[in-house]
Amino acid sequence: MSTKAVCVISGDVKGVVYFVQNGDSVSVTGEVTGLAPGLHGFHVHEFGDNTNGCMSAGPHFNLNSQEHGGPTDAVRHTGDLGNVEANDNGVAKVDITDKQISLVGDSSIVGRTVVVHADVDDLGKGGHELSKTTGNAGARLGCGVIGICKA
Ligand SMILES: [Cu+2]
Ligand SMILES: [Zn+2]
Repeated sequence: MSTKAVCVISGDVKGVVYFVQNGDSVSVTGEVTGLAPGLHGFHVHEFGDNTNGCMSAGPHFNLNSQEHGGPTDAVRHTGDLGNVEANDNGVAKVDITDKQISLVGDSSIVGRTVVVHADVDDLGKGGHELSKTTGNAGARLGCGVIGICKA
């Protein structure tokens, strides 16, 4: 069983994010640089396919056919990890603990893609036509495939 995974984010923004399975939750830690200050949508998308850049990663990973939501909502996509916040230097520290994603089983995110967005994820509550599918988080600034790494 793999208990640790890593994602190298590339594109207009760069970063490295680690995933560690701790019982039934996964900790997500790391850093993304090159962002505009403020909040940016941060999701696991369905496919580990970057052949057409971040677009071929597909929609948010959505194991249970739910609407888009925030990380603490009961109704959300599996991959809805909310936002990361960049400081004035454009650096976002990632420190998330989540129980819907996993590194094993049906909800495994290994082989899928992390996408960092240009805009804030409204967590499904913005009233925009895209709020319930993408959080209206805008362009895909950077992405990377999640892979197994040395424990
Ligand atoms: Cu996304
Ligand atoms: Zn979503």
